[in-house]
Parts: sequence; C-alpha cells; structure tokens
Amino acid sequence: ILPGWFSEISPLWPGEAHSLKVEKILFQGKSDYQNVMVFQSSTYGKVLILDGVIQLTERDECAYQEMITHLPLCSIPNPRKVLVIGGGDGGVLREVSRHSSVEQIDICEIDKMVIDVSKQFFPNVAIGYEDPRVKLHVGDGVAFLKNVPEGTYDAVIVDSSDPIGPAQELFEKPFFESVARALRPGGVVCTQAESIWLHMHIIEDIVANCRQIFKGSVNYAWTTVPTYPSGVIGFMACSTEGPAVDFKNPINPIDADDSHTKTRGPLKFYNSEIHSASFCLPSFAKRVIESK
Ligand code: AAT
Repeated sequence: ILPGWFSEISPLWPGEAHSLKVEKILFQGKSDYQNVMVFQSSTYGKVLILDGVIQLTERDECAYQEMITHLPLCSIPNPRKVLVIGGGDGGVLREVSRHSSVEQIDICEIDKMVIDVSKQFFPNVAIGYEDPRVKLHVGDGVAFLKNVPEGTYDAVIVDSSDPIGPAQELFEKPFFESVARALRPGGVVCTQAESIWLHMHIIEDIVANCRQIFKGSVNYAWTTVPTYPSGVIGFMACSTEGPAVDFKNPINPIDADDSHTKTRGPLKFYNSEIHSASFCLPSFAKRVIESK
C-alpha cells in the first residue's frame, strides 16, 4: 500500500485494488453499522468510503446515480410513488426528483451517519433531500419492506452497498420477494447488481431469483464508473406481472423537459440512447445471464 494513497482492498475483488491519491482526510467515524470516511482526492473530488469500499466520488457519481434511477423511471409512464432502499447520500433522491410526475419519494437508509456526512461534505448529492416529496426513514430496508402494504409503489430503487456487511440481505431471495409484493402490477425495480468482470457468480444467483419472482421482465444493464471495482457496475431491472414494461425502449424520456435542471444541474451521463445501449451485453455475460 502506497503512503498517501487510498487502496480499495476487499475479498470481493481479490488480487486487485484501485487506488486514489489522497490530498486530505476530511472525516473519519464509526457508526453502529460501518466505518465511514471522507477524503479529498487529487483527481476525483471528494470521496465517500464505507468499510474501506468506495461508495461515490464527486466526479463520477453521475454515471451510477443517473442510470440506477432513470433506467426504471424512464421505462414506465408517469411514475408516482417511488421507494429508495439505501442511497443515504441522497444522489438517487436528486435524480428521482427530476421526474415531475412523482408525488411521493420514500427512502429507507440504515445508517444516519451516511446521511449526515453527505449533507456536510457532498451538498450537490445531498441536495436530493431538499425536495418536499422526500420522506426519510432511518432503518433496515429489509424490515421496512415487510411493513409496506401490497402494491404500494410504481418503482423501487435498491441503491445498496456490496453484499458483505449490512447490505447482505438485500441480495437474497426473500428481499426480492418483498420488493415484488410492494410493487403494483407492472411496477419496476432497479437494483445495484455488481460487475460482470468480477461477480458473475453473484449475478447468476440474482438473475435466477429474479426470473422466479418478477413475472414481467428481467434484464441486466451496466454502466461505467471508473472508481468502482473493475470500472463497471450493473443493475437488475425487472417488472412485475401486469402492464408490459420494455426496459430497452424507454417510453418516458426525461431529456426533453429541462425544468428539473434549474437547481440540480443538467444530466451529465444519462440519455435515451445510453439507456437502450446499457442492456447490450458482452457475449460472455449474455451467455450466462440468458441461460438462467
Ligand atoms: N449512492 C451510491 C452509494 C452507494 S450507498 C449504499 C447505501 O446502502 C449505504 O449508505 C449503506 O449504508 C446503505 N445500506 C446498506 N445496507 C442497508 C440496509 N440493509 N438497509 C438500508 N440501507 C442499507 C452504493 C455503493 C455501491 C458500491 C459498489 N462497490
């Protein structure tokens, strides 16, 4: 490990570690759930770390937050009620609130320290909390979903950390079952689904579970995030039985109307072309995902 550099070391990506040069450590704390750190990097702006794993950097957070949000919300007409699980930094809230049809945005984040730290160090991300439609619940997403009445949401976005630590259950079958229950017929879910370069075994399990549970459609999409392990990260985009959802051909474009850019700034990454393209898979991944 180089002095003055942060290296992201984890058993989830053995034998490799992406490093960022640290200018200054801005925050270090230990919450009830995880170690929380913020540092100023030389080339990616401020960086948020949980248990030694990069959650976001100011420079490339757009590529993740915009995609995990607009892939589901641009695929259905007039999303009204949206639930975010995880996502305590507020970036997904910022993106959901760009949609004028949305009336209610619930978020369930387990760790209050992530919320407070984001508000202190990442104002352009935590700006998501300023929207009056947002209702914050601090708690475990698994427990929260158990108490949601059946058919409540048009969309659920699972912005979760990796399956070691508090997010482990967010990758398991009972959790996906309660997501499906919480969605209306033809409702959509988009979950963080790891990297095709590193985690095909995790992805295989998620896809197999989702095919059993989501009777509408089950799709894998991906995006590039230079500071995430292997530089790419994927999403499971699924719909429940009901009105058909064709994720690959978005019917609710956000690009045209720009009133949402006034306080939040313009979209930096997402557009309709990249939406459709994100479902195209390299052959090695396509073989595995389509065979499940
Ligand atoms: N927005 C991009 C950053 C994340 S954050 C993931 C969030 O999920 C964290 O704030 C974490 O505290 C929260 N979380 C973890 N487990 C739970 C749970 N059981 N219930 C509710 N919230 C939870 C994603 C980073 C991806 C990293 C890829 N390597």
